[in-house]
Amino acid sequence: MSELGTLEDLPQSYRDELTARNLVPLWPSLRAALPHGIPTRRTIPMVWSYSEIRPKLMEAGELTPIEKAERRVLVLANPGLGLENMQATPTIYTGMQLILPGETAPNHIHTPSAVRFVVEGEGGYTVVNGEKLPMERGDLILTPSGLWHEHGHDGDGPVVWLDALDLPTVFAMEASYCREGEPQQVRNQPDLAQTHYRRAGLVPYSSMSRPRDPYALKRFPWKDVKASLQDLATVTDLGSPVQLAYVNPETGESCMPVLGFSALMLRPEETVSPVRRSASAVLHVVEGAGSTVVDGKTLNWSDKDSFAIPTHAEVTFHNGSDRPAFLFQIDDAPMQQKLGFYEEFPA
Ligand code: GTQ
Repeated sequence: MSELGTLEDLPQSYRDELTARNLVPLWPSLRAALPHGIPTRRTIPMVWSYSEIRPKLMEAGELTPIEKAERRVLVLANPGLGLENMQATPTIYTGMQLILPGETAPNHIHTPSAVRFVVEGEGGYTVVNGEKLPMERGDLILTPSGLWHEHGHDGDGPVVWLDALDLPTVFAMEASYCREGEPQQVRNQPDLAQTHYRRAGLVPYSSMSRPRDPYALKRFPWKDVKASLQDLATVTDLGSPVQLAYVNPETGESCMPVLGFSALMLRPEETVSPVRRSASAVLHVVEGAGSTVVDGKTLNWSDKDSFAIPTHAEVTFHNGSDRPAFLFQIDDAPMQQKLGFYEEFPA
């Protein structure tokens, strides 16, 4: 591997002439753009603790009326990427959204895709294309790119959910924008998780002879996810990941195109070292307490905390408690797969 020439190797007059013509020599920056062996990562492995987020979110509820916010969100920003860039990892935007009783977040549509993972409170709901999706604790709600969505709250007490969006990618593409709309006509029916897609392996017969719905299921109730993890755990060796992916029941593919979602169960005293992956991730603790070692740095977490894992990181999860822990994972594996460079590195 030969040493590449630097900027300083070039005569100043030549450099100035390039600059004046909006030209840049590649070779002084080539190693930075394409490092050998492993990408350069600025993402800091870190925890956002809910005990620190919650009081600040409740203060936002007093300081900023919903009309002044549209979406009342505190963004989980990774300082390694610049707080102002609102990235938890280079591809993942996450934020904690607060909605108070009687409030509504107006109907809109945008190019980024979003999901909501319900952190606390009862009575919240999201309407997506006329389908009213109840938001119970731990439910995953999809609001895909280009579908109208609005939020409301029929209960009492605050409702908080974690928003995850592919906003960093869409923004970097100079393709991020939204449009406002009138409130939607809500169909007076239970959501499709309770009717059309009640059970894995069963889809409406009519769906077999029409184009697949890219977003067939828009609500994944946590009670089903948790029961499924518990059943899978009964036949999974200790130390092997008990993990389920959220997929579109009509296609079997990841339920969203850019970001992927999964749920992980760690049994009491269990240690799990998943295969090292090229994808970055954010994990959110549904319940339980433990620690995760990320490239040698220990992150301690408990109920409702969230933490960031850079691309290519070495990761070990440990549940040091005597109760199971349940984690919700957001990663960018679907986009990496579509771009053709997703990798796993078995030990
Ligand atoms: O609830 O529609 O955290 O549009 C960021 C952008 C939430 C939302 C966010 C959004 C929303």
